[in-house]
Amino acid sequence: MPYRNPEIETMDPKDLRQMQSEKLVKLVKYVYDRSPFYKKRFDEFGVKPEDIKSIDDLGKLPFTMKQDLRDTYPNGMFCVKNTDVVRYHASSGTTGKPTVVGYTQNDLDLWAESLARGMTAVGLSEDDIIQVSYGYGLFTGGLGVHYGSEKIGATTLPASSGNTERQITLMKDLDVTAICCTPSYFSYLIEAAEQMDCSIKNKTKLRVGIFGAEPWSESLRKRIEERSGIKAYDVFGTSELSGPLFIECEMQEGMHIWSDMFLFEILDPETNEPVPDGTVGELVVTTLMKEALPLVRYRVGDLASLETAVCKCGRTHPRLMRLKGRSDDMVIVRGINVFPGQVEYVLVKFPEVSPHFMIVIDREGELDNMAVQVELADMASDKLDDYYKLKSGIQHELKSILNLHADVEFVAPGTIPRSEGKAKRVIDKRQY
Ligand code: ADP
Ligand code: K
Ligand code: ZN
Repeated sequence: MPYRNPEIETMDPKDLRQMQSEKLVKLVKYVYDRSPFYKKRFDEFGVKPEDIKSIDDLGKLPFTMKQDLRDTYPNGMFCVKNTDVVRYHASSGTTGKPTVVGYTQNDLDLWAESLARGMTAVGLSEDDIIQVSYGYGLFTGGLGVHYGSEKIGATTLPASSGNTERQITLMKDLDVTAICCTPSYFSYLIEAAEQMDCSIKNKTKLRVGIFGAEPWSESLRKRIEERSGIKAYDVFGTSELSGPLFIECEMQEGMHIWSDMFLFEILDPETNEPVPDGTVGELVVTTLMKEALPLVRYRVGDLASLETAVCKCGRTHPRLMRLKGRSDDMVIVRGINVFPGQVEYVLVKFPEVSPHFMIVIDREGELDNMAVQVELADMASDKLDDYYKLKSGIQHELKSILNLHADVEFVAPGTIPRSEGKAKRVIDKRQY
């Protein structure tokens, strides 16, 4: 079984921890000296860089939240000059204000290296042709995987998302051997290919899929593998950490997170204390090598568990097990993060509708569909023409904020359930 970097990937866990310890001490000083945000956060929390002498002091450090990135928009948390940033990516935030992430050249190399290790671990190499069907652009998926693929010397097909027939035609004509996209899009590709009489299983060379950006299940993995004849692997990442980063190895028993680059904690959300291996808790990540936007104890918002036992593949780095959901109210539709607050932000711009709404997510065939049910305000016109204009107006605004089509359905005033506590804004009918 090939390793990309055998020395690091199979390093004794004790040595890895020592390495993390040294990097953590340096990181704390780095962010304190360079980021006004972190200086203030540490000062307010009453912790000085000198207080962090080793990894055992990790619990003394304050958390970083997604909200901090929004509050310091666009780049108030960055630790390097604008001109040292060689690339930006951005994702939408709850209010419609995006969060911006940035990378130095070293950050980009490290990101690609993380993926390159994972791609190697699933048996990909310079002999492969990799179709990247994540969106290219501000979303980190497309370009992230693209550079990982180039790093291992594979032939890269930057298909991006959409245009399904062409995706299938190219997959077949160019003898593509691996694909990276959301698991739901791949499920859709399987169906679409069958309809084109180009079964992925029988008429293409595809043998590996790397699927992520949204939750999926073991049963979906089985179904994908049976129907397409490929091996399907999970990949995890978030734009704040760089983008897609960690892939499973051939054992398919969790995604290897690289301890020389990242320090993962799984905490009990109530007590903020670490939970044992195999117990689900909130994922908290410290970046050990990032330069432009390093993060200290970043609360990713995902619920997950870790396995630290050495993997059957020989890699000593811990494994992140299949994600168990979110600790906040974010939902993921076609791989895209949606916060109910974004929908509210759009709706309040339209006086013809009331602020009561419900997001309904369903799966038609293999693809997610999102609808927004909204109540018409009493003053709304009853002319059909106005009604269609309003509908398409809201849909247009939603699309530009969410980067996703959502169907707007008007319902009669008073029909969306009111709640006395936290409003329930999402009905998720999908099965995983
Ligand atoms: P990306 O979608 O490129 O991974 P984003 O920052 O847009 O990055 O979204 C990150 C979020 O997507 C994660 O915090 C998590 O909730 C979800 N996510 C990403 N990969 C997975 C995965 N393999 N399984 C479950 N959820 C995932
Ligand atoms: K996502
Ligand atoms: Zn492994």
